[in-house]
Amino acid sequence: MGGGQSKPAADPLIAEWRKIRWGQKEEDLQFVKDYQPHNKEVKQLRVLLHGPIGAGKSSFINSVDSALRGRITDRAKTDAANSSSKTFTTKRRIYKINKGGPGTFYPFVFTDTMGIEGAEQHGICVEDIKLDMKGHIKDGYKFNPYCEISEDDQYYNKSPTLEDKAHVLVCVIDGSSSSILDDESKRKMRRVRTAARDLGIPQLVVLTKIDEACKEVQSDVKNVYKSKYIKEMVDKISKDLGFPLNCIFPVKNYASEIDTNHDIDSLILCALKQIIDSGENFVNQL
Ligand SMILES: Nc1nc2c(ncn2[C@@H]2O[C@H](COP(=O)(O)OP(=O)(O)OP(=O)(O)O)[C@@H](O)[C@H]2O)c(=O)[nH]1
Ligand SMILES: [Mg+2]
Repeated sequence: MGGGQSKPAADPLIAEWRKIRWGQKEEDLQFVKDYQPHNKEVKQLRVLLHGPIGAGKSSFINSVDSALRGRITDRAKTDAANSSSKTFTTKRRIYKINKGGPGTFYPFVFTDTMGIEGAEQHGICVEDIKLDMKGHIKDGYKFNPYCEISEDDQYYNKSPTLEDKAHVLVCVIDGSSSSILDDESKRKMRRVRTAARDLGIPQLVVLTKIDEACKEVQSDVKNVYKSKYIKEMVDKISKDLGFPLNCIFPVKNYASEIDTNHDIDSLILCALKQIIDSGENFVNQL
């Protein structure tokens, strides 16, 4: 628990710094179920996830899937032994989320990527994330930490359509250890952020492992917006990476649970709703 060590001795709970209506899960669920992109050129929003190794990118996809289905799923493979050194996801993969009946899917998809690592030639190349945002990388591509995809690679898409491009960029950060994000990782993440800004792609942060970061949140996830430690973490990410505070969404991913939980779902759906809203705005401006 990286966060536990730097936690101040003072009262760990402060006045609630963001209001969330814990009882509104059903409304958020309905919003997601009813959502259809207005722009008829776009059948589905593409949400591109990136972030440090082991931050919980694959787990977030599973958590969204679980919250929407009402039972725990683990389609995107995760790695419990993933402390820091080696990324578990190496292939680019798109995840559709089943809406109930066979062959029916929600009109949004997640692209899972390899983790970012501080050291050069470790983790995903920043250039590959940029190319992926522009729609140039096809599903199944095995990321190479040493060099970006070449234009003659069979997984290179030479003429991406609007559907191939990313419509929202989500940066996933481990809330229990982001205080120790090294400078090189921060630099890489800022490069991704600048590239997305230049393309006009909306960006938000999903801050994971809030349960590991704060004991009070571990005992009751509803303490998230009263946790002094989480507030400090959100402020720090905003300062270090340049995200506005209202673009940072703390979540607890499903990790050890065998059943879904109302409050955990509420945080996941709150982040998902914002992801959909941002993507919808983006595709309508095109
Ligand atoms: N307690 C807790 N554990 C989490 C949370 N999110 C992820 N984990 C665990 O952290 C580990 C790494 O998660 P992954 O989803 O594999 O992380 P990733 O970002 O996909 O990692 P790479 O593919 O290696 O870049 C797994 O053991 C997860 O179960 C969370 O919110 N709380
Ligand atoms: Mg992964």
